[in-house]
Amino acid sequence: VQEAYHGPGHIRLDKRGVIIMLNGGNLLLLLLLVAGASCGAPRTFSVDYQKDCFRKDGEPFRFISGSIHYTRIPRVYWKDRLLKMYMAGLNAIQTYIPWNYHEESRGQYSFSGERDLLHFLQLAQDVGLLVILRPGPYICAEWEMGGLPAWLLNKKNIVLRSSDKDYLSAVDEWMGKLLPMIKPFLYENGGPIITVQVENEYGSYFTCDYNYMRHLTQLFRSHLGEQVVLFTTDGGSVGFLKCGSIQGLYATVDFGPGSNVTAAFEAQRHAEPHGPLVNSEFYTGWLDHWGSRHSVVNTNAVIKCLNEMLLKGANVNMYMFIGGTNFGYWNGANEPYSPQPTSYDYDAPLTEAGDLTDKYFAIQNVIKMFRKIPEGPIPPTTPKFSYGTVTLQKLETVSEALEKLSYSGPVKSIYPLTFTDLNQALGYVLYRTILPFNCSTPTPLSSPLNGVHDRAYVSVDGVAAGILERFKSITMNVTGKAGSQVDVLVENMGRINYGRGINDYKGLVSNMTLGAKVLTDWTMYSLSIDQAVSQGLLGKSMSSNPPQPPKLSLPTFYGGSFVIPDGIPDLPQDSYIKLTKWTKGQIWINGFNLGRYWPARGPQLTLFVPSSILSTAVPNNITVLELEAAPCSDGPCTVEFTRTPIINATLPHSLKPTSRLFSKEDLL
Ligand code: 6DJ
Repeated sequence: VQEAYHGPGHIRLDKRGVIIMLNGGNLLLLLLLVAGASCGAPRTFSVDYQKDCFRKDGEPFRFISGSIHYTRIPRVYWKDRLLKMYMAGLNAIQTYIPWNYHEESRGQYSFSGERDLLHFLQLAQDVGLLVILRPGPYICAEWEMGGLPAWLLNKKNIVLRSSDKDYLSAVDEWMGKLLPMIKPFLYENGGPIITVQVENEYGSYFTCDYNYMRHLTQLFRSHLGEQVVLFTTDGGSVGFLKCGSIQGLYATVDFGPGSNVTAAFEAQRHAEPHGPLVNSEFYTGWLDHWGSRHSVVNTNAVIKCLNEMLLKGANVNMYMFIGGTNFGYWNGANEPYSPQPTSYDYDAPLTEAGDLTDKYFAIQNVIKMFRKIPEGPIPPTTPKFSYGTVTLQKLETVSEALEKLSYSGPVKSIYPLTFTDLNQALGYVLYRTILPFNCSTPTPLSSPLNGVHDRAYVSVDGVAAGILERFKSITMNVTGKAGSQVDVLVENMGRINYGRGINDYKGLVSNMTLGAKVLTDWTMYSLSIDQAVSQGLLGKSMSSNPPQPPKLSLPTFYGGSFVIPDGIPDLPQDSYIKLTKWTKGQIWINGFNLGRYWPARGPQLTLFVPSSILSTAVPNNITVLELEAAPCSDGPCTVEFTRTPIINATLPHSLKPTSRLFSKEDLL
């Protein structure tokens, strides 16, 4: 319209496709049309309590949606995955916004590149999908600390997810940044967002603080206005809804194919006697833990239950429709402490790498019976390529590379400090002290209060001595002379994301003892390993370490490179990297942190390698930090690329879980 105004005599189309002709005498017509355009049928999305449904632009509307976490998928693949979701027949997607991913340090926000939330929302809209947004502030999601930033723990006794004033002021600041950004993307403002969730399964948390939920409601309303549908999600039983639902937020439930659909929706009706039935998380699969069997959810059970819910007229969001990957250090953990692996495949209808599965087509067939699904080709499964076997050279140990890894220099303290005290959220910290007395016979080195959070790789005078692990191994024996250097490299394996334990301090969170004596006089090195890897700082070892015990060595870097062959069309392609016989560690390609590997514990043996991190122009650098033992004592080690993922390896007998998998039923 504006263009027409500036170009008299031209023909233009307005937003609705109405032809506007402008010449000297037609100004009146233009004004009428402009007025008409702005008064055109407004975009609305609301709850109809009379007809028990949603209404979109006044018409009854039901969403069939799927969860996708943009933080778990490389940006270059967002569109591909969204298109596949659209082609499955979905009319909406649901996504979480992890606070700690966008505000790693207080007041420093990151919304570009892989973290470009607004681009993701725009893509969803371009593809033709509505959006159900879940901005938390807490999200659970098997994500480090359920999405809350670890810097909140600077206040020692903070009560997270409550009206604790310091927690609330941080939430206010964050939402004051985030919500105005998403406001233009609300449906009523021309964007794809139809509903916005407040908090997440709050009824499962012990605080049960209605003032907190009221505060959030007002906060969301003040930034987003009165129109948008705000909602809550809780487990599908009355007990969960008690503290989770509150007036002003539409209460919805979550449950999987194992549940009784009628009973779960009756629970929702307890909180919402009228309005649409909504399952905000219908589990197409389930999460994994290191050391437990890979979770699989039967396709027939999924489609039977999906069909049953759709027949009832319910709105359904499938959690997950694509799980993706916990790159870097972003996985969470459950209690008793048990971290989730790098793959978040979730046995979802699209695999971690976006591949189409039988479950995908089975779900599509169900959806077909309820709504017209788009015609045309589905984007195909992306091809995978095996780049062969790559030899890695042994580089420095962590202790040798300390100067390069610890930019900020060491901090000294009588008793050990936590990661939070050291201003580090993720990764690894090296704690150093000395043996205060001769240990000529094996002497217990312990963390009596189970304060190794989460895993410690211990050496004495440069000789690997053993491993301590939270909740699994709190004591080991050491020998050595008084004054020997004790290095304790502590790994944050992922903060607890669900339950009481989310105030999950990392590092040595309580004293260590040697025999009966408390160890003191610690020197602590915050490690910026990712920066050192990206800058290619790690080199060959210049010194020779003392001989190591069998089956254990010092945490050590390994490096190598591979060239992508010429003459093969469409390279680079996605791949998986397999670290057969390696034990546990972290792996980077071209400085991109692919995540943790732990084939010794399983069930995941391969890591997803997206093509977007690979280069055809220059050799691709692989860096491995092996924490326990590489499959080569002196010679070269190898890693292998493969076209097929293995995330369901059989577990070593000793580690087979004695109890059944963590499940909703455990809470009932
Ligand atoms: O909202 C939660 C999701 O983010 C619900 N849920 C999923 C995701 O974490 S485990 C898997 C879970 N809730 C915890 C209760 C299960 C015993």
